Amino acid sequence: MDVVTIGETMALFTPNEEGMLRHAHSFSMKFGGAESNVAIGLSRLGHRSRWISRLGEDEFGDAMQSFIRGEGVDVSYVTRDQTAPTGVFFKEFRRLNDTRVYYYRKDSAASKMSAEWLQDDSVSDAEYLHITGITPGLSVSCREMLEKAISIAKGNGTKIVFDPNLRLKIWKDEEEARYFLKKYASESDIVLPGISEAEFLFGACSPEEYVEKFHALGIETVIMKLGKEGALVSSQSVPLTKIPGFPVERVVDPVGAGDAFAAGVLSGLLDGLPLDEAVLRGNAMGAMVTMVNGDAEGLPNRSDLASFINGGLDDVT
Ligand code: KDG
Repeated sequence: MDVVTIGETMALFTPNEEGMLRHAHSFSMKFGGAESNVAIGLSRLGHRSRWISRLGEDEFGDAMQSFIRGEGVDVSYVTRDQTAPTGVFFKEFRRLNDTRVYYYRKDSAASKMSAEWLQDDSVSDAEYLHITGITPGLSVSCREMLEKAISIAKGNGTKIVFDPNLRLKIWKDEEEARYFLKKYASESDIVLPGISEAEFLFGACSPEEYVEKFHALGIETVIMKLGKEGALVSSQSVPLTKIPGFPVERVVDPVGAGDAFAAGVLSGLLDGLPLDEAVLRGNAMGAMVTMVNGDAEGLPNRSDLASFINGGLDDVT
């Protein structure tokens, strides 16, 4: 398996109009979850990805499992919970450049994932384990499950990739979030923070200082997302380098851009690209996803990606 990822995915209702959610009359149902977005992004590019999760025994769970399986992602370790529901969330396109999310996920089936529940062989065959800072915010048992996943990965030479994905709404308070995000970052080989996440963890600094602070946690490779400016990358093999972003004329939906970025970077690494070229692929994927409504809908296949990176000149008839 190229990449194994573990986390919650929810039924996602997006209003068909812009404006406050209270005025929305019709919605489209999609699916959204940081980890499954990454798995789908990788699968669309031809990589082998597995998504591990727990769903309710309900209509949303059925639809989600079919959708993610249909994207070519291995869902054979996804289990169903008879007593807890699949989580749900709503997006609100409040106004241009102001997208918000509202969760209905407390005590969801995914929050019941636990160390006893996680099977060793679901992680042990992976080249990369991708985890996010969302999962430890779901429950104590999810934290214990992540500990086990990390220890299986470390025991099998699997590289751990961590995206902090700060979601303040799921934590008891800021201090708890800060503690656990630093903890999981420091147990990882590659960390993919955004600037606002770095500021949350370390206070106000320059991007270069943030990179140093992440390295000081013992992390080998730090890839800091700078939004439309691109990304900073720094590791033992690559001195601090800025990789430019791709211009986007109009951001339709920014949610999921970080997951697309992670999928692009991992795809590049799996293809054997040097780190800076892998990050460029991540930048392209992140930009592409913002131009389409939905978390995963804008994730490209190989030819779309090549065409976008080459300025939209290829494959256009
Ligand atoms: O990165 C996109 C995710 O934030 C979205 O799909 C929902 O996974 C989600 C979450 O927990 O916020």
